[in-house]
Amino acid sequence: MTYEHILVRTEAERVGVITLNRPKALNALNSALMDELGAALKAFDADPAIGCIVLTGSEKAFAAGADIAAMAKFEFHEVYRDDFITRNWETIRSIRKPVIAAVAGFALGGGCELAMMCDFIIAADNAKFGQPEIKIGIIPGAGGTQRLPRAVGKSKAMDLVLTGRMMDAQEAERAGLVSRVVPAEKLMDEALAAALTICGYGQLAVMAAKEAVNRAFEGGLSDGVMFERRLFHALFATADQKEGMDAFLTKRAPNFRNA
Ligand code: CO8
Repeated sequence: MTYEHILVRTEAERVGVITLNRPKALNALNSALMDELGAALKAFDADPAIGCIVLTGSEKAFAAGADIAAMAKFEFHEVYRDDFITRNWETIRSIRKPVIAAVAGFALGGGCELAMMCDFIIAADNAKFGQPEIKIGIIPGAGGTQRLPRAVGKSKAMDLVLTGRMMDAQEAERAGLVSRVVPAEKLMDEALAAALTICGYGQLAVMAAKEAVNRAFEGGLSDGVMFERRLFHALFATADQKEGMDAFLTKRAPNFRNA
């Protein structure tokens, strides 16, 4: 498939790299881009050679939000009837392999929400996060009011959503929104190194780990712990568990077969 608004490549034949690429609009997210992103994510998810996906933008912008020019004339009856956003904004949630957001520059509005839909965020030291929708007469519409408080707590989430201010990478790391901050010029190296580390593990355990951590955000503690326990038990049915533990005990590198 050829893409117009994203760039797609693989790294070391094991990491899928997707680069948002609408530089003139600071990677503003329109429906065509989101359709392409969904298709690329699904293709990498289905490719057995790929163990992890990195989603990134440009040095100036991960994404400056949903495309305001495209949204400006929308009417209620259209967005409600056509279920604006569900069609292609939810795809990323169905991806079972890890997706790392490598964020430099602006991650605002839908851009911040897209980064939060990834499994974790590595931020360049020039990254800026925010939910400025309030400034244009709307509120976050792709999960921002739900994921941001879970990531940074109510007070900071309210501050960001109600004032529309941006927070820099350091504040985002202190608040727990991003897992690490790295110099901008090292962003992709760090993200790819993390992705390759993940690719080195058994895919079944990686997928189970992602599924179990995500459960922490979607239910109560008891349910989540029970869900984790069942997946934990299930991994003892895999060859990779036997291999991983035997390799540790015999002091050699494991050879995972994703089985
Ligand atoms: N949509 C469309 N175009 C944009 C957007 C955007 N979100 N952001 C920037 N652009 C365009 C500008 O219009 C400008 O275009 P042009 O050169 O043709 O005038 C170009 O990108 C460069 O932008 P600036 O000149 O403004 O660059 P600055 O460096 O001066 O400023 C900012 C950068 C601060 C990022 C500024 O561009 C800005 O404030 N952008 C808007 C940020 C924003 O409000 N984002 C939230 C949008 S609403 C949203 O995301 C709701 C999500 C709902 C869920 C998803 C539903 C689909």
